[in-house]
Amino acid sequence: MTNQSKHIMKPEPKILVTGANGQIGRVLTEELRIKYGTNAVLATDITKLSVTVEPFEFLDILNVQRLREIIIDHGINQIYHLAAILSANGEWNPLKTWNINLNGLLSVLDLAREFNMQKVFFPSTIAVFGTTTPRINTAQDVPLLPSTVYGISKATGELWCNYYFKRYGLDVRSLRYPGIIGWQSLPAGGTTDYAVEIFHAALKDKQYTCFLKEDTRLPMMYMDDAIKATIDLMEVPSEHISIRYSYNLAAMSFTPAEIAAEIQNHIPEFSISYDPDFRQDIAASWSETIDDSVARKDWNWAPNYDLASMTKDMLDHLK
Ligand code: AKB
Repeated sequence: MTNQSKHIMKPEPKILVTGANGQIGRVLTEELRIKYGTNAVLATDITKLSVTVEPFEFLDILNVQRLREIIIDHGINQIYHLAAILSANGEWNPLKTWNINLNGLLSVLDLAREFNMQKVFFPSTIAVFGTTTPRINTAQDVPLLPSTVYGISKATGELWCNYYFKRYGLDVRSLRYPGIIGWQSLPAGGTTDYAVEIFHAALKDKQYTCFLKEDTRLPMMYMDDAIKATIDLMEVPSEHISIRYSYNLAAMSFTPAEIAAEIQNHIPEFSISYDPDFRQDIAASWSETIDDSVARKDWNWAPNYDLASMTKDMLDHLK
């Protein structure tokens, strides 16, 4: 390599993942480490798990001073900001949820601007949609009137991401994740959590009581596809990205009755019953199906898993 080419090359990624012990964080951190090397990816979270792999630092996302120190100490130049409280848990303490979800993001965006970071990833969600949003084949740009504080914080977060891109040129990228289903980790405090719990219950107890009604259709995605979408979006050249608030993203949509029937194809003795709670109202305010044609056009997004292939893979791994 010539001296000149050394100078024009971008520095190697040095990635910070916040919320690295969460459902998506655990899997994404592992994939990023496979791609960039273990030491290139620093996991941070407010708690440490027995399975947490070093390098790891404790981080309360509201501690801006500590976040700044970590960025400086580890020479961070990219952030995947996953730390957040989800839709159902968020309703127990709305102001705390707003503080963590929105002020945590603002700290990340502003430090990323200050330290001239290469890229930032912000996960948004189908929870930004609400009762004014068309629920079938929801388009990229639609009215947003979210019903949860989680949805409000993510919809506002999308606007801030767009603002930091337009005002400061910060290369921030974002996806509206549907419910994510994976065998590697458990979700905590979401409305779509039933679609993971059902697999564990089917294998262990052959029975599951669902907290949503049997015909509640929601957009969902297998973890492998969610990780692929995230890494593909972060890899694509900046000029391909037309959406700086957040891309619609879709793979499959199903109801509790449909996933139960699919599981019964593998475990015929499995049975499901229904006992809807407050999460039913949250789910009813979200879209049923999503139009993700802008993501497909801009960076060739396409999922690999549907309900049948996901169910088989989940059961194969969890067995
Ligand atoms: C939740 O249910 O809160 C999350 C989401 C759809 O963002 N899984």
